[in-house]
Amino acid sequence: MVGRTAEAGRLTDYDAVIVGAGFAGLYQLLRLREVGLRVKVIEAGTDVGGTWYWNRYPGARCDVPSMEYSYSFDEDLEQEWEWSEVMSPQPEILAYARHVAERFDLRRDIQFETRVTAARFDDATDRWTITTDRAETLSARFCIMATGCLSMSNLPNIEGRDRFAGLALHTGNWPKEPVDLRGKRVGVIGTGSSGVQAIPVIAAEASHLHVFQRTPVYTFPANNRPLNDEIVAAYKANYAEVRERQRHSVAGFSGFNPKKAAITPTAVPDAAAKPGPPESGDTPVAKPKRRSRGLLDLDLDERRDAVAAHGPAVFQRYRDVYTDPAANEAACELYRELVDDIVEDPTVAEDLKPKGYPLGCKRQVYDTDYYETFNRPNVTLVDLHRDPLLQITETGVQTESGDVDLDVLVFATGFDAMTGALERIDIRGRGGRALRDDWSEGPHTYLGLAVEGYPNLFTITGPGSPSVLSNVIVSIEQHVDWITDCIAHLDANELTTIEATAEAQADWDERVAEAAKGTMYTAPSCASWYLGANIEGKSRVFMPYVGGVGRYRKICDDVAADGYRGFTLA
Ligand code: FAD
Ligand code: N01
Repeated sequence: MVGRTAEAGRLTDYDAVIVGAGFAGLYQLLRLREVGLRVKVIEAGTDVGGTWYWNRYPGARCDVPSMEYSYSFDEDLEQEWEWSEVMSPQPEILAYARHVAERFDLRRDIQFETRVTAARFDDATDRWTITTDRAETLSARFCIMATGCLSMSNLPNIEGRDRFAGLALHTGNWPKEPVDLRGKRVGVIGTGSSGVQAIPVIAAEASHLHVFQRTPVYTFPANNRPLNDEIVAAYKANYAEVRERQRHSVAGFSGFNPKKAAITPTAVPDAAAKPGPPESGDTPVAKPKRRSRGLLDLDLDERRDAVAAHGPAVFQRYRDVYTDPAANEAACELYRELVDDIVEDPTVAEDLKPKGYPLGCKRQVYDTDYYETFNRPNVTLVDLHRDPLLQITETGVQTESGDVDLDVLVFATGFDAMTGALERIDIRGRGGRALRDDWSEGPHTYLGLAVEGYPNLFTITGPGSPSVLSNVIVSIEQHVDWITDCIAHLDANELTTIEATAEAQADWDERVAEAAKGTMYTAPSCASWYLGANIEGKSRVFMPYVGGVGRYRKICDDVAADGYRGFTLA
């Protein structure tokens, strides 16, 4: 029965242990409590929030609209919470996570400052034994990994990395106390989403900033601004519809147009109202919804006119850019012209231009004044292709052209994404088999939710699900609801375990790979963290499912409706 354990009474015995107290862990705790389970959440940090707890670097914020990047499960929560900006800053998102924890009294079941080091399935008892770095052992029927896709920071193995005597920081593990950069000589290594957000803000504060760039980035203006009351009111009046549309969309966005809705509450949503690529806060999904003229249908003058009219949004209007390499390169060429328009020094402009890989292969980056920052007299771009990084020294960074002395060195070098946090835990399934071994050539999952050989283990937004290709909170809620229903189903039918079959898992692996074929994500010149290409020695496998959150939801729902097709229930 739900809520009872064979060993009930012992404090360390639970129906479910959840690892991680970000948005996924919090919502999963709430849902499992609702169905009567005794649950414990183990979290490495000192508070809830996950991503928004760890990533406190200057400029950190979400790059999708906050009105949509928020929980949908509680109408009162939706109505009472106030976002201040279209894309809210990190402290506000963290405050929201804390508010949720308070409002739903979640903290009493969360143990902070504790890292799960191992999880082992016992074939004899059908239970998981979970071990922590406090040498505690917990026993649970279900082990749910809410460990996050972007929670394991990547500190690259640069010669002398630990020798630096100044302050060395990683964007994904930023101190809780404010870091005063005023009057400091700062270096930033990395120009992905984190670097691009941090660089303009650091430049405004530091005495001098050196940006060490290995790969130039394609970045679009975020167009962030304060949220006005009409937009908030329109969203709040239409939230039920907005959420429903998010759930069945390609990437977790409703396409809702608050301006039209403010006049007519039932207005038809319009994708153009939202910043970012249509339907996506992330790298665009391959298939356009409506047919439109392609960029290649225009002659060169028309393309330039289109750029003049739409600015960088031109790439969002012509969807062949995302599917046809020639159109993509044409767009990239125009993109490079835009860099020239903003960056005053022609050599710096040239160095900042992304070349040799397609737009849309990596997670889309959005910025506020990124290129403009390189016009500041206190900012120096170091192009590591022309001037390779030799080593980190006690006093700063040494490149081929000489030493750069620094007080602070910021690693904006990303994450061991999707599998990193899971593989840091020694997860053992049936017969003691190790997840690290099973995934040595890339992750294998059924629906990104479960792994064959690991009964009653669930992965929220795991590899093989749309997760990072979507508005992640939408994907989190879908997984959590599915897992909760699944556990309730097991209990209602007096079943003990659920386990993916090898066939279903192999089919799903193939389907994930197939979906990404022919898209920019898997172009031969693409080296992204989606592919594991940012981590030395990691297998190159495209990890998320590109098919879209709406389609994916339907697949998961059909699997459940069909008696959990592809799973063995015992
Ligand atoms: P996380 O928030 O990563 O939480 C996982 C938690 O698990 C962490 O607190 C971690 O400490 C804990 N944990 C991991 N391993 C262990 C262990 N072994 N033991 C104990 N605890 C453990 N997504 C969007 O959709 N839109 C955005 O605009 C957006 N912006 C982002 C900005 C940044 C800077 C980053 C890094 C990511 C962003 N994301 C964005 C993705 C973001 O990660 C998700 O939106 C979401 O917050 C993930 O929630 P989660 O609970 O799944 O994982
Ligand atoms: O990490 P990244 P991130 N020497 O991997 C460079 C989410 N996010 O933290 O491209 C020199 O994208 C590396 O260079 P290269 C979002 O999903 C969202 O920025 O490998 N440089 C690259 O420039 C995002 O995609 C927001 O050549 C080295 C950078 O470091 C994900 O998190 C904000 C190097 C890493 O870029 C990760 O973003 C922030 C080395 N040895 C993050 N090793 C939002 O706004 C690495 N680099 C939503």
